[in-house]
Amino acid sequence: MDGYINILKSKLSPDHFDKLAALQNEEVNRFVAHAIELCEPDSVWVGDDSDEDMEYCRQLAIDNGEEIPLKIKGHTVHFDGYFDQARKKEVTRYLVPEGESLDPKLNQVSRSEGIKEIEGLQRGAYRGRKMLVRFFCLGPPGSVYAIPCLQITDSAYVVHSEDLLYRGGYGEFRRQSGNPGFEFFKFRHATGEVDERMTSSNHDRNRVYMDQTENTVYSVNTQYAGNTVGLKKLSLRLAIRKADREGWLAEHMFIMRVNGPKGRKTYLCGAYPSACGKTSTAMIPGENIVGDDLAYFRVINGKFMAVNVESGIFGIIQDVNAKGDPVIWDVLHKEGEVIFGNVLVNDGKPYWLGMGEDIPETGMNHVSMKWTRGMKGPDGKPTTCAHKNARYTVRIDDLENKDPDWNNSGGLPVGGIIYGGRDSDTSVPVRESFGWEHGICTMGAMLESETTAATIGAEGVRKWNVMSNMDFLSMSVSKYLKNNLEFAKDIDRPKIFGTNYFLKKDDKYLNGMLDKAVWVKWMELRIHGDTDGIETPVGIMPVYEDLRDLFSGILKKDYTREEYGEQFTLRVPENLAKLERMEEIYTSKVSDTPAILIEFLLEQRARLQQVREKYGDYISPFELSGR
Ligand code: SPV
Ligand code: MN
Repeated sequence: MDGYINILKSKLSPDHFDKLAALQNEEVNRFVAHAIELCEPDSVWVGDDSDEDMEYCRQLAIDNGEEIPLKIKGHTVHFDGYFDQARKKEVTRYLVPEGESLDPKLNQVSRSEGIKEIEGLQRGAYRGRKMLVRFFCLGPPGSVYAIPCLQITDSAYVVHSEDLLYRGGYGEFRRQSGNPGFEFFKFRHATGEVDERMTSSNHDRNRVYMDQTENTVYSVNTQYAGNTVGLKKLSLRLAIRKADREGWLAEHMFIMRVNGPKGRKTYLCGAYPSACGKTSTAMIPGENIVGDDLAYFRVINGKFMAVNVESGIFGIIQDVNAKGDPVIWDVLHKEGEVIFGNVLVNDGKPYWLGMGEDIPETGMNHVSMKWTRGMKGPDGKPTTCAHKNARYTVRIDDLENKDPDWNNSGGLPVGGIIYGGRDSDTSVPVRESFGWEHGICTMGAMLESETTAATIGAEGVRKWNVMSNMDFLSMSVSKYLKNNLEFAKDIDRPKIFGTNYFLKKDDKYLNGMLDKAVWVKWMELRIHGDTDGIETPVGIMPVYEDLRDLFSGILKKDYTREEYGEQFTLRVPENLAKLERMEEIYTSKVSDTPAILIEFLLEQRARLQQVREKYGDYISPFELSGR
């Protein structure tokens, strides 16, 4: 203990030492002291939850050259290296004690080897730099959901992002860290060597290593927030296991409020793989956002409750435009704290793909400080003005459409859960499951999304992504599904829906971008038993008249019987093909599949075969409803 104290005293000024000492937590002291010994910073700075400390970090990101101020007050741009534009699965590994396995399918290395490797990569990494020590909280501090977190990094951009995206946690450590059994997550990130643009040069030595035994994640040679901001995806992997130990759920979901008739407020959560409409659903005009990425579920006083783990949004900026996303557009154009990531900057103004404005031929971006159209990247590939995964970081509080209760420490009652995929030819735009288990098994566990032109590799390839949480499952798929199936089984559980905004005919989308505004209102009505549906082999579909009325009320649009008939046609061959893909996965790739999933699969197949005999391959919803 004395050893740690001496190390801390050697690098911390007395007031910063006092901030740590006030926490009276040996593990905190040990973690900070070890980072000092290993990474050898010039100095150490400890922050609390004060505005002053947040401002210090914001300014430091600029002084370090990690962020560059833009014309609008409070706006900055941050660049990640050309090869550091997204999470990298290949180098993201779980550290497991010798002889153990979290699941054979997961990318894992022996704990001792992994620690040796990461320590080798982080040794001396803070030389000439300032080590930042900050405290944040996943979920509202003081609540049953709260997970206090300790972040160590040499990147002011990382902690600045965390100030926008998470609630402060120093107060939570002060309250709790002296208590026996106090558990917290810890993250140690090191930027590593940087190039002249302040981006990590050794991208080939990028590693993200998760030590579940110590609730700790280490990352190095990367700046991209998905790899460095500890409380985002690094924490999700730890939280899924903590939730497993404690009997709750950690999900990759948005939370939104849908406004029903007579002022009724209904909360929906949604899991969508990338590019399936997640943020745009959470942002539907006329409804209210609570959060767009991470939700924790708990049963509280016999109710199914969800909390937004975050306090901000790290959103994809591509295709954000004045018409489609007026709320975000407004925040991105007025004074206030915004970090733009990997956009094009010309004359202090940010530009991105699909913004609906003319893009200059030149500027600074993730490729070069002097990018020009037609320029090739260091890998010889053509470049675009902004990266397709370019992002904006803002606070929920700065959004005009936030739900005033978004920060409720007790959480919000969940009425429905949506699993949203992308497929051009199989699922109808919206349907309801027959119940919780049917929804988990046939919608969540069978979630797929087609790759788009924007993703690497062939277009139109279906990727299986269980509850959109696949990248973060720190346990077997079966264990995770069982936890979902069992959760809250003694209470009334939310209704489960499946959506697909991307049905096509003759290569054209059958639905408009805003149609999802109708689907969520329909779900809201169903949740409260306010309308009937049509029972089909794959779930309950809307009746025409309800959608006609909703389209005309919300979108002022005539919704014809033909449009409905086409969109809600039950496509039997494609649905059977999907079940075949899933059968293959769940009988040969996943071990220990819950028996109930196979039962639902076989039953669904039998129902589909039965209606096919009667009506053929493509069945109009009018036929199914007998109207
Ligand atoms: C996602 O990819 O799901 C994100 C962004 O929310 S990242 O921080 O990279 O995870
Ligand atoms: Mn996400």
